[in-house]
Amino acid sequence: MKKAFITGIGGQDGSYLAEYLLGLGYEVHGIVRRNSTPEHQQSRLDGVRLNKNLYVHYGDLLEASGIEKLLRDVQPDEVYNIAAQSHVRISYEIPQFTTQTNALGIVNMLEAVRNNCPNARFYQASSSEMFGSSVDEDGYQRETTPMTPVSPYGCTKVFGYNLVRNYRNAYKLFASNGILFNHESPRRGSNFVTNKVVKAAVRIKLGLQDKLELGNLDAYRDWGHSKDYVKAMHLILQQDKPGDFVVATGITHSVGDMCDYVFTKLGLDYKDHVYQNPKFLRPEELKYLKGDSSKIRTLGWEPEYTFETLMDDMINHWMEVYTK
Ligand code: F7E
Repeated sequence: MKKAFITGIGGQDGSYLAEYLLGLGYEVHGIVRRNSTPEHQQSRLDGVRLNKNLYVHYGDLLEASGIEKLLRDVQPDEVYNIAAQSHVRISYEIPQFTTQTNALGIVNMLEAVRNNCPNARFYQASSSEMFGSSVDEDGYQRETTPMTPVSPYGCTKVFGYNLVRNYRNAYKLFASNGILFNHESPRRGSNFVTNKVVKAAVRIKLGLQDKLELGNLDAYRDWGHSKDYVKAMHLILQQDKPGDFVVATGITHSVGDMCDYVFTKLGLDYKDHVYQNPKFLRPEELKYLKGDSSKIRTLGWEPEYTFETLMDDMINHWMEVYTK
């Protein structure tokens, strides 16, 4: 039985990845941070909580000795580093915490692997936010696109990406980067734009609220489904050699277009309800993302969800929440 270790197992990606790996017959270990509402923190794992092959431990990327001990005890075959302070706008409000968690955290993880389970395969959750203002001439970002991040979060992710490559070369670790473009689902935190819009649109439809305040409607994002993207994470670690892989749909929509799709689907006009509040603007905005994922597609990865079926999944989720 293969063993996997997942940081951030309580999050959107961590919980879908845990479900996927348990389904493949893995023993799955993961860490969650202690907080005062433990029920809520682990609610995304409800579907697999009773699985006898799931082990959830307390831990934190910044608690290096705890990570070292867990990896020494568990001896995983695969380590997925998905934990992060992942909210881009909030990274401007708490840049030091974001840097500690996302940058020092990856040093702690790579050192723990190197010292305790050097044969484990290591996956790092790298991000399209690393590209920042860079777009290739044909309008895509790909593995070779320069990285010019435009947020504290993006800068920390470039650090992690580079350190993974460094440890791969210097210590011959099997360490790979998945450069994932935005990926969403009903489990997405509702302060990220897709779930914020869908949840509010459903509430407006049901008469529970009247308006929605957003920031920049003109930014473009390449949105896929988290369920598809966790399969790519696993695939990346099944290759003969480590490497860096863009994971994206190749289709981009503006935030305004996304609002239009969601509100129209509910029989509403978003222009009657959406207002701009400068509080949701970012000091520097990443304007345009569209990923070329040809490299991972040659390995057999293909997303099952489209932008439309992704949004429909989220609409159905919130409809159920508010009408059951
Ligand atoms: O924003 C605009 C906002 O917060 C998307 C993370 O998973 O993907 C995610 O980062 C766009 C931006 O995601 C609101 O300005 C407008 O242009 O959903 P988001 P993100 O910043 O792209 C990357 C790949 C990651 O790695 C990150 O961890 O939507 N926008 N109005 C808004 N965004 C939010 N959150 N809230 C608004 O009211």
